Amino acid sequence: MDYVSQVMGYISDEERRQAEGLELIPSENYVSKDVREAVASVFTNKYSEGYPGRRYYGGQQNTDRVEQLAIDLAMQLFRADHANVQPHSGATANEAVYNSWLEPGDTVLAMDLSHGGHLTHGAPVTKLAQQFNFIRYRMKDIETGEIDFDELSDLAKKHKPKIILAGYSAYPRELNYDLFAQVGNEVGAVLVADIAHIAGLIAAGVMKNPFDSGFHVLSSTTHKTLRGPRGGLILSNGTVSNPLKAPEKTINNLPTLIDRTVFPGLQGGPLMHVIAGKAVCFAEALRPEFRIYAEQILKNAKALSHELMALGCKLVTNGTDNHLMLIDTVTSFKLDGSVVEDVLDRVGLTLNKNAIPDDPNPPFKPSGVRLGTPAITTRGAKESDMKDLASWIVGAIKARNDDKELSRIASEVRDFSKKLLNPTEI
Ligand code: DSN
Repeated sequence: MDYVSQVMGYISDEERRQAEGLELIPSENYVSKDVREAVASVFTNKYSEGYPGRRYYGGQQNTDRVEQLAIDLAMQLFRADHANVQPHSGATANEAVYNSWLEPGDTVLAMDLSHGGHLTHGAPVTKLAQQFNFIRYRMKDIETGEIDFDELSDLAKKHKPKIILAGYSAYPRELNYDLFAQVGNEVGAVLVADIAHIAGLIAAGVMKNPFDSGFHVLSSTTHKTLRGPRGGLILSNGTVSNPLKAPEKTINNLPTLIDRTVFPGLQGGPLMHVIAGKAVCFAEALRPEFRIYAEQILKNAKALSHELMALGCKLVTNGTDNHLMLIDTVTSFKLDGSVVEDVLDRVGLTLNKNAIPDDPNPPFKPSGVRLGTPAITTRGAKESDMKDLASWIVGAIKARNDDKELSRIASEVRDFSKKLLNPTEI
């Protein structure tokens, strides 16, 4: 077999894995055939440094139209004055937002990693944390998920952050953006929300849009609840002007500052095939049925959290308001999250080990797992399926040393998965 056939074989194996198991990682999803077609299109052959109408290479008749359409649809979807659809990822989107407003050493107030924040929100292991001064806020009460706004306000007054960042990758509750805005406006900080996880839920109108509370910038990915291709997105409010000219550093100029930071500041040629996929995904999210999908994600997450708790699982914040939940596996089963991730993998249930708030354990053996419902909802799972799902999860963890019981559960998971939509037919 030559190497190309080898790669094709890996792709077929992955198709089978995705079709046979149940995907519970809350940051993953399945894209439509149209998105896949766009991402696999000949736009991958084209260089397009610059922005629509202002490129550094010829032959941009079609790239200009597709990128402009993606921009217009994203603006409509999130009610923004401007969209930059070029970031290659959510991490690059955050890096671009910081660099468009901050000078080295400036302060950002963001959520603590173990309380649900993301690596790019200032985790000490990142290069960003060497470049900027990150201060962290946390939950006041991990039983409810309430953010400690007294602490947040004290930290803001003391450290005068240039950016206050709301947003998370492992926090199961809705945020009160009005309270963030109140503190931010008092200290003159730019308000940024990292909506990567919940972009689809915001676009569908089933979770709050931070722009309604006066936020200035939203950074995101396009592949989680938004169900698009893997990539980043930055939305902002303000005046949009020619990105070839350096504007004054004002809040109103954020759209242009961001454009200049993405290109030429941080990136070279945009991935135009991915931008075509983003345009398809935004168009799909504008359809009325996307709201029904988003509502179902939330219903499924609520139902799954209740069923897990009924079976004795301790959930961080005791439930969820969004698409994800965290099981404290040490309290629930006296097992670390990596053991639980492994045993569930054996029965075809994919989730990820995750830190819980103030976790004393290291990242490769944290005290919990994170799971969510966006992907299984795309395949058609409903609330009534969540009882079985919870019983497979808890049953497999309890039967981790019983191969016979694990293979019985694995076969039930496979049978159920066969009844759902196949990921290649979405
Ligand atoms: N890796 C993503 C997640 O799983 O939440 C965030 O970057």
